[in-house]
Amino acid sequence: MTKIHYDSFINLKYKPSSTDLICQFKITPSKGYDLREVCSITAGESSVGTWTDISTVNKKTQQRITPKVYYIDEKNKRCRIAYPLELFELGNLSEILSSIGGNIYGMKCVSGLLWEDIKIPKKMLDSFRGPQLGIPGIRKYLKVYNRPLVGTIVKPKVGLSPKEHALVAYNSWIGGCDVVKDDENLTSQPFNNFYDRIEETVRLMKKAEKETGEKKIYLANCTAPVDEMVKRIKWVEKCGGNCVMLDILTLGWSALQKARETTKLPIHAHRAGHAMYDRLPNHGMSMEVIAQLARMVGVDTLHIGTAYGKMTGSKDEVLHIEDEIEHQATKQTKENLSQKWYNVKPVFAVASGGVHPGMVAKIIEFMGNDVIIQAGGGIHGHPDGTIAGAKAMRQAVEASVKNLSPKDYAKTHTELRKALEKWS
Ligand code: RUB
Ligand code: CA
Repeated sequence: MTKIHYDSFINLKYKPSSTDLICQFKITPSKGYDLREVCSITAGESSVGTWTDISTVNKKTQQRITPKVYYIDEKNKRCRIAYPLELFELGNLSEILSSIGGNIYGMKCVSGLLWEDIKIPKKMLDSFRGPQLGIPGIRKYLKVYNRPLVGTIVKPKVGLSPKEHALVAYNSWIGGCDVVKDDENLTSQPFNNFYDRIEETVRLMKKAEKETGEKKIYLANCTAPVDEMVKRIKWVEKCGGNCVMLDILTLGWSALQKARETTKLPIHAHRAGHAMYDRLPNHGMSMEVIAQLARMVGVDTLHIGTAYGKMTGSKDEVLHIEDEIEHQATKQTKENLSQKWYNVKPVFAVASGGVHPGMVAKIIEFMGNDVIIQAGGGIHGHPDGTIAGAKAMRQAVEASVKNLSPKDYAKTHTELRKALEKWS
């Protein structure tokens, strides 16, 4: 096999400037390559380099836009690369990802490449919209300031008619859910037409609001080819809906940007498919990077895992992602880059996937109050049905807020007691 040759992009004396975009990679070189060489190739192939010498270089521009590998941690096979901002088209996330997350993933010199973290400079953040409402806007809309929000996913995922779907949503709201969402794979199937579902579910949301005296939110799944997605978003607006839901990774970043430009409604981001990027320990793109990009483009709520539920993702990982999306700054450590978010609003973390009332105290203990705790099976699988299931979730949250153990609270709250008996 012919070895590829890149000029060295390594400059360990370089001090990144505040306008550089910085990426951290964990690199497993293929047999016959050493780490430094592959770090250099990673920087080169994602920017100005190629496999051989070429005669078409504009030396002046080349010098200005060449990235630098300024940090290598041999032990952990980690490197940090500073990319001059001029390398990228601002406001075009597809281009940015074709550079940093492009060819290099398929090259023979790497057997594993994990994009662990990103530090986005202000000028790039400013070229995207960021969240419309974020945590403060959503709390203000709901007038709920001092507790986690309670959410549900209508179950079964698919198979209900629009009327049946709306009824399950209505029962969830009157039972005590703040938020009800469509599932990620429910869009517009023969048994459940999107347009009918949205109209009927929004109608019952308003009824539930009147009956409970509480504001409610409906996350209407508008995932579809872009033109149709826009049409569906407009329909949600026309029906008086209050939130758009999108499967951001299967849709693609460009479609997410389009949605963000199309509507003033907040966007709920489902991350279906994220594990194709982030599941392997030594290859892919971490959920943290996905979350940072989603915040930059402008989602208001984002699934990040629960640690305790049915999906993979450790407590440390979930906590760190929550930190990154809910706060205005994170610090640099050995494992992570720092990030300043300036005036980009914080995104509400959604803890979901195999959640039930018996898990609520643990989730609040490690994720705090700013979390949307979402249960599908853990509500609709309650022995007494959806209304009782939603009540049990609300009671579990109340117990935590009052600093009471769920077991004690269940002594005087039948719905919670029955939920704990079934699942704990
Ligand atoms: C929840 C569900 C959601 C997952 C996705 O249903 O299926 O799609 O939360 O996973 P249930 P994640 O409550 O019945 O498990 O939130 O990790 O992206
Ligand atoms: Ca980060």
